[in-house]
Amino acid sequence: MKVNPNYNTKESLLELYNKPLLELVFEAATIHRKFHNPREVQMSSLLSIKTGGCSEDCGYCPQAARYHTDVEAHKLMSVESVIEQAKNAKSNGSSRLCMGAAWREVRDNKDFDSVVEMVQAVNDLDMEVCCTLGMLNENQAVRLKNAGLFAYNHNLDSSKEFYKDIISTREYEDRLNTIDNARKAGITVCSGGIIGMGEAIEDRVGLLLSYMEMETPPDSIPINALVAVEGTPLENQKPIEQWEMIRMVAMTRIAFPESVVRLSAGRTKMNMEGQALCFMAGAGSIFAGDKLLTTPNPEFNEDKEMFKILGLVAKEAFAEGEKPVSKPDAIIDARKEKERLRAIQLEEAKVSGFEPRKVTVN
Ligand code: SAM
Ligand code: DTB
Ligand code: SF4
Repeated sequence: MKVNPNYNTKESLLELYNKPLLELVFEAATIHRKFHNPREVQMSSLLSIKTGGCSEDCGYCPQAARYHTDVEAHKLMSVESVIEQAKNAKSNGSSRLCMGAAWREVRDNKDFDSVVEMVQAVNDLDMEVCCTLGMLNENQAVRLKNAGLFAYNHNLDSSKEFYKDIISTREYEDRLNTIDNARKAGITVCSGGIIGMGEAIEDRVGLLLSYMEMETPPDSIPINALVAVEGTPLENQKPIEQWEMIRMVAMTRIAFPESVVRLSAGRTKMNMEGQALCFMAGAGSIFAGDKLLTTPNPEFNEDKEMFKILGLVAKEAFAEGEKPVSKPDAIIDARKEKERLRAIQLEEAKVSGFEPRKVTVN
């Protein structure tokens, strides 16, 4: 049951969201137990592989170049550093790595070739690889799939109506197309939203209704609470109450019984009891490690302690689907071959006494 037929209208979802809290949590917990192992919670780590300097105007985002935040822009990380970070996340119990880039969209360039290599390398570590790189066309999605990408994260963020108040440089329709491209390539879809941006309860319901309109709803639905960052247009938003997070997690769990509901950004503002109710209500994953993309998150050790107290166990990789096979990438192989031949040519030229011309760049 991908979508719950009892809750597929605005009215029924609103009624559900507004139920007495403990009734709502009980109903969500009952569904959760039918479709998932309630003791298992996945630890997933985030890694910002390309930080800041983004051309978009997403009102919540500290990485948009136009806002004056403390985020420093960095170029793409090297494949070697990504492997090192992935190994560290794995040794701390994470079974999934989500690599994020502050891009509007993927471009067919050397940076994307490097991302393809990162996907191959992290998949080789037996971790689920997720990427969130902005908009993606069909060919790019196929390249990522062939590299071994397990999931693509692309959030609708809120209802179609409220989205316009938060982002103007990209349409809701563009987001839907990217999700479709990932789905068509055979990559699992991770898509969710943010609460606490000033939206109405109807917009939280509206986000879920957008997923219900899809032929197949997302395999994973991350629920984020806004991290209000100084310098962004949403810096002064009033923080949400943790009850709102619990309600949103519970409503999502009931509406999409098979999807993994991910308790995402905003945990530093929650206590253990609040998070426990989210797990009870069906959250099956957290982001682990002291940093999300650019903002703080609880330390690995804090979460390990919480798991111990609550009797939770970290979910293994590929519990929700087979490990993808990483296939060779023709574009990367052609580039490497060209580089190899060029190195041989230079070597031969040196032997014959030829000195390559030095080019001075001002
Ligand atoms: N640039 C790509 C994109 O926008 O799709 C990928 C990276 S972007 C940072 C990934 C997601 O992080 C956004 O869609 C948004 O849902 C979430 N996000 C960004 N800033 C946030 C914040 N301050 N609080 C909560 N979630 C945030
Ligand atoms: C998602 O839904 N939340 C994550 C992940 N997908 C990419 C990102 C949260 C970012 C929070 C703000 C930051 O750290 O920059
Ligand atoms: Fe750029 Fe993504 Fe941030 Fe929007 S959310 S500004 S697209 S990095």
